[in-house]
Amino acid sequence: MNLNQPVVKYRLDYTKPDFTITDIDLDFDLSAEITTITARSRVVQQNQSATMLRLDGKDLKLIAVNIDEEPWQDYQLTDTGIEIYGVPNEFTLTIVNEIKPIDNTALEGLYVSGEALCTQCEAEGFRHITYYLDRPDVLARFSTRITASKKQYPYLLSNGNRIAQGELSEGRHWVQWQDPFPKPCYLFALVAGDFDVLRDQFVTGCNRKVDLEIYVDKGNLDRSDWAMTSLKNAMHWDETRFGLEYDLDIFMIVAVDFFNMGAMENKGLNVFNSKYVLAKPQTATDDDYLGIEGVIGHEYFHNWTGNRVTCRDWFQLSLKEGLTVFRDQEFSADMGSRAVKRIDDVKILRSVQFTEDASPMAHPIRPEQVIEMNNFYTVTVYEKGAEVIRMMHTLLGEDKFQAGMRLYFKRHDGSAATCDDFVAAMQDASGIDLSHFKLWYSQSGTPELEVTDHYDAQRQQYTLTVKQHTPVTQDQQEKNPLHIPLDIELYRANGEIIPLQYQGQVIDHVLNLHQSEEVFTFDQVSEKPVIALLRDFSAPVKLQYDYQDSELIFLMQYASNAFNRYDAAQMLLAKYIAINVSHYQQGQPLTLPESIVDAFRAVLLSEALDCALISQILTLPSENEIANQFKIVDPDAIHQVRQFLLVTFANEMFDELNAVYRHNLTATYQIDHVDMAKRALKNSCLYLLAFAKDQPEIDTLVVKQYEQADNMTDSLAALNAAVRAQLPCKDKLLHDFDDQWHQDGLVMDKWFMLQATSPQLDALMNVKKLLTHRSFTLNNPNRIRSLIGAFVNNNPVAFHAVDGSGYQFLGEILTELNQKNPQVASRLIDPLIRLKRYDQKRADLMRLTLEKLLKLDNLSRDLYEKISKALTV
Ligand code: B3K
Ligand code: ZN
Repeated sequence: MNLNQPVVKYRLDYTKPDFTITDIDLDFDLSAEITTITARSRVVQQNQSATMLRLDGKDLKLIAVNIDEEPWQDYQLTDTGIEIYGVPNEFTLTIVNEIKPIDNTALEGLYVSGEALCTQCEAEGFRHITYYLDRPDVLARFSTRITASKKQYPYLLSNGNRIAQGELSEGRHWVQWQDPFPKPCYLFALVAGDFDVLRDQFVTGCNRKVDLEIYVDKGNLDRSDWAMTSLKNAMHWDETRFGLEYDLDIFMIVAVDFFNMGAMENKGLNVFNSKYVLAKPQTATDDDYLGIEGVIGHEYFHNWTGNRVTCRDWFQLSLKEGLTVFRDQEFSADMGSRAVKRIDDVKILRSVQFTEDASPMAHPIRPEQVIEMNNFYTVTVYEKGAEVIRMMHTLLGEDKFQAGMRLYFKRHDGSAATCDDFVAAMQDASGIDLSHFKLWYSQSGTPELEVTDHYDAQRQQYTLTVKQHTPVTQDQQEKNPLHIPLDIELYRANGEIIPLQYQGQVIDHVLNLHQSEEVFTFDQVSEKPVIALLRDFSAPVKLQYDYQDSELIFLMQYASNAFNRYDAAQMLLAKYIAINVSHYQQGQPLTLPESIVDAFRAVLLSEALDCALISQILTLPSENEIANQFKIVDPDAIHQVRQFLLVTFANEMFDELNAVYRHNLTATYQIDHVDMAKRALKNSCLYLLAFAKDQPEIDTLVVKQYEQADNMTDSLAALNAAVRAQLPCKDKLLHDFDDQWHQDGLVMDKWFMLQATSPQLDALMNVKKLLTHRSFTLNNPNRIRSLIGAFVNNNPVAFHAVDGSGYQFLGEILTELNQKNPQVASRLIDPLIRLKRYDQKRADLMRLTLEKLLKLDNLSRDLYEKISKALTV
């Protein structure tokens, strides 16, 4: 391995910077081949004894350094930037440097996306543009002048307000932007290109008129309406639910095709992966529409939670991300179905976040040590971070939580804050003690609750004993009991709710757990109750309680909380999955009692339940979700058992599935939640039907839906059913889809993903073949994620093939991507570092691949951090 020795940074080592920058004027002379940047910064000393200014800079060609307009020679270039010696305590620093956007394949800093130029600066991309104090606690007022060819780049965009523009000789033009709000450089953005623009306006509660502009590739205007609708909904929602208004005269969104993640909240100029902007019924599914609504909301909400109040250092990332995910989840819940949204979010936690906790990358939502910050934009920091905010919301209630938000902004608006600052504001505004609760920020791992109960008929008393325990994680050997809100409800046999009380006192349905073992007693309980635990998933924990099948079936019918109904079904399935996995491993036949099928049939036929909820209950847990039931994962057994359940459900409920399918056909396609729910249920039925044995007419039904669909939701659902159930029509439909859409990368991503996760025996061979498909390129992160990411993450049987072929394939891809795009490579490696979760044979093969990667020349810090952690066990 030949790399600059990677440096570990520790949260507790934070110190204030010796200097800060209050104002910066940037001048870009733009071209894809060479861009020249002149940066004029006002630098102010913060530590009186400091005379050396150290700036970050990466892959830059330095042209000149001036201090107070005079050339300055006393400096040295280093591996990480520049050191400028003997500087005064306040001065103007002018740096001129060049960069080559066209060579930037890592998509960090200024790079080329299609015909356009754009930037990505979070977390540490600004140092790829110019020498700077590239850290979030340096807040400066930015003004940006961009000069470029008018023909090639008619639109020149940056943060803030457009204050001047002009024409130059030789077909060049310039635009000047000014952002009045001081910001860290990670929120800087620049975009240059030729676009179609969708324009609209939003009038804020205080009557400020805000111009809204969405920039898309030429010809895509007909796919941008939903993004605009979502944006206006988000702006309105933030005013009504959080009392937060937008603060500039213009808000711009640019959709680009080459982007490492979902989107970026740059002040006034959000840059988006086109996947989260472009949608029309023929090309986007209902899930795509919901994804766009969520991400547009998320980035917009960052304007307050992230931009107006930013993070002091990157260890505090969850301060903005956990909070903003919580806000986007609430936005989506308020716009659509709260229950369905909650279930979708819990599925992500259970399938991905719990997996991360059990991996070498386990970390608290506020990490303690980091080598490459980009590795910590994780489901733990984001989604578990949002759960931590949600628990505070549960403990405080909406009103006190909003009072906490107001105090947080009052104290920290315009500055860089910490997670401790946030909790302090919540505590001070509410008067609720959060001192024990704060442990959620520093303790990693998935807590486990073990619940037992006892009913005393004579005393009419019900007693609940709750034990909590967090298993050790690779990063942390010692664990302590947490403050956990446990939301419960008790029911009589007829489904009535039993009020919670003890000695004449009403007891709140949210129990506060603080110790490793606690007992709660309720009296006036006139019959042995059925208990609903963890209502609404009130904490991100695993739950163990010895439910009888009959109790779970009861909860599926009577729980007042929709999440509990879904969860009861999940627990029932989990039980029979575990039994059958062990049957499979012992060569015994797989079985499922009729009563279980009956319970699911009752849900399918329920007239009271929301169609979308029925669809979720009928969707079996993914193989990744199931894997988290086991310490050692057996991918083949899990897959076979899941297939068995699909076939059993399909055979046993064939007529009912058929009837519900037909009942939910919708005449015309509309984006509203009632129709989306109907489509979801209809397509869940079709999916199950496809697994029925000896029912050839289903092949015809799938083809019919595919051919007659006027929208992507229905045609993709048909294709999905055909591929997953390996129906005779699958090759023809796949071929047809390719013919129709091969010029549209975003649509083809769906096609790549389907084949990457196909249960066919030669799935890996097919994936390798697809690497040379006309629509595929290793230069586009969306294509990589759809084909390779989907294969390694969501086709566990093929990826974990015992001959090691899946690991070897990923090893080869990572070797190619290591230098080309380290961030994307680092995301792909996750399933390979979890060797401890697999049997010895697989673990050895995984280790071998990792050891080979570790020897790569110029191994990126991103991959080094994960591989070295995986190999320390
Ligand atoms: N803040 C960005 C993520 C940046 C990722 C850098 N590797 C998007 C978001 O969370 O809104
Ligand atoms: Zn975010």
